[in-house]
Amino acid sequence: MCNRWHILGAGAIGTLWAANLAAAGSSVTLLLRDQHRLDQFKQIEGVLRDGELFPVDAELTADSGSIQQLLITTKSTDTQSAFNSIKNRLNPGAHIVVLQNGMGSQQWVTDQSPDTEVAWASTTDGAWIKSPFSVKHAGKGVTHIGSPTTHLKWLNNLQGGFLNVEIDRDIAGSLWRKLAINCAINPLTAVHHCKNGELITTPKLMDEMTALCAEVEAVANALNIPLFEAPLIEQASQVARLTAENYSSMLQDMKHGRTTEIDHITGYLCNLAAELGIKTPINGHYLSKIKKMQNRS
Ligand code: KPL
Repeated sequence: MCNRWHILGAGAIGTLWAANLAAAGSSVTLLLRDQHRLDQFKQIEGVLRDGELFPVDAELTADSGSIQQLLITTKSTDTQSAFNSIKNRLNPGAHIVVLQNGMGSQQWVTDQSPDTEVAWASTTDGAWIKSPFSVKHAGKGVTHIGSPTTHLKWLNNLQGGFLNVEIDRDIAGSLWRKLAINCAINPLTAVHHCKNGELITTPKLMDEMTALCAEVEAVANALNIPLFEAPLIEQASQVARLTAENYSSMLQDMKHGRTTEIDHITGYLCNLAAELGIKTPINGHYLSKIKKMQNRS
């Protein structure tokens, strides 16, 4: 049994997972897009988690070795080009885990790889990159992982590192619940340049969040997707309260001039709504506003 994981996307979560898999006894290879990144890697020959070194390997995506186990942790916006760059290296029957924010890319990878086994995952771990291949594990969360269609026994092998990993029999539902929270919080904080907590202390923003949540719930209801026991606005408010001092990932992307994941969050929701004939004007407003803002930067 091959015990090597290839990781596509050596950002904060990819680097954290490289350390986690190495700690659990797997061999790990980071797939890097260019020589510059490979040269940076050669300064360390491993990844650092909170200063602790975990030896892992790295190679270019353009290299030719075959891949049996692949973890995709790119941003959802980069999935297609990154996946296409290594697709021809995948063994038939390869195991793939797609661990990303937003929705759409998981299904896309699944559709591209009919002769592989694809699992989807979602995490609440907080992490940020201090310097290339060095990650700060800022918040201990849980990674939910599962197949949308069948039970994959090999997923059990992903438990055993220092991260908290839970096998999830309803991963599509879990991703939807994360999407719903992200639709409520991320675009609002990115447009209004505020911390998550300000959404619940500023009445105007709270009204906007309430309206966004009502539209998300209408789409989820039409698809028979149960969200939370409490109304979405209550759940979103609780997340905003618990992460009051944080800047959402979308606001951070904006601040750093990076493409946001809006197309895979609000964009995904609005596309579904359009197919279902449901109107989502407030989400649509924030979708076009963020797209305009990121085109300007
Ligand atoms: O997931 C998040 C993000 O910033 O992307 C939270 C903090 C939950 C806000 O939606």
